[in-house]
Amino acid sequence: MIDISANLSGFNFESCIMNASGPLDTTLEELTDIATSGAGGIVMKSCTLDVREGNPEPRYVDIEWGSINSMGLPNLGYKFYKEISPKLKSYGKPLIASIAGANCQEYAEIIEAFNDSDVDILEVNLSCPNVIGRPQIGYDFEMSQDILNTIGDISNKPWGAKLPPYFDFVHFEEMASILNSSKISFIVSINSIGNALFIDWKKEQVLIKPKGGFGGLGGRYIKPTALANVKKFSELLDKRIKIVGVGGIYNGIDAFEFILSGATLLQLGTSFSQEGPLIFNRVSKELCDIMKGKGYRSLDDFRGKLKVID
Ligand code: RRO
Repeated sequence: MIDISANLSGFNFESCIMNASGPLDTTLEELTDIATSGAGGIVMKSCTLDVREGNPEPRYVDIEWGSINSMGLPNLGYKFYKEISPKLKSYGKPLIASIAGANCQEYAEIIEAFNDSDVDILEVNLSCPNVIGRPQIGYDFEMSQDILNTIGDISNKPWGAKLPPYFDFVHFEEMASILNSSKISFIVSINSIGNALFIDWKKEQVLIKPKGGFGGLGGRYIKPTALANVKKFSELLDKRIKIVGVGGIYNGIDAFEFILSGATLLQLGTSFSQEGPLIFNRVSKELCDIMKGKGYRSLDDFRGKLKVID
């Protein structure tokens, strides 16, 4: 029997594969579809203090190797996600709320509200690339540190941070040092690569409307960057801090590579949006088949064991 279960902050995920915050996880109907799928856990859309309509359309486009989006945080407000938490919990899977604030105080207010909820785990989004006029918090190390300290003081739930991709070893080291000195339990790495640009050359026009066409890049394009972030953070973070890998996971081979690079759990964003809830069982089965072929019985048998060339 092949075991692809994983544990995060004391919660057992029957499959290490679940949805990423973002696509198809805003309404109760969408979240129920995830709850009744093969996903190992349920992650909700990043929520804010107030309901947000998000950016003008077109704001999401599928492209050959992935997607570009500038949704702009459309969500039903944190009170809605708190309210539906008992219903979603009744499906018996770990339930993760994703939180987005404009500043420390907003994060604090939402996190305090979730202390008294059926949500199991909090994912603090420090990396939305698409709110007009607002920088990605994860690229501002001082602000990131302030927010992590505040959450550490307030949250009575296990929590982690969803990070933007980093590209320079100095930045990895700086962020890792901030994370190691906080009370964080996990990171989610990576969010979309911010401010990409796609062009319809026939129309001589950008593909999406917000921000002059600039938006977050997802899917196959970003897998090498995501793997690099998972691997580098797995080298730099204290072992108590787990890594949730996300970015371009479409099949069992992708999933295998992320675990090999050090991930504990995996999330599917663009691929889930393109294929729908059946993807969770498909990728789980493909991962099991690869493990069977290699004689591995659990994820611990190969997690983090990526070889380098001497
Ligand atoms: O809603 C979005 O535009 C969005 C968010 Br909050 C995020 O974290 N990442 C992304 O690619 N889009």
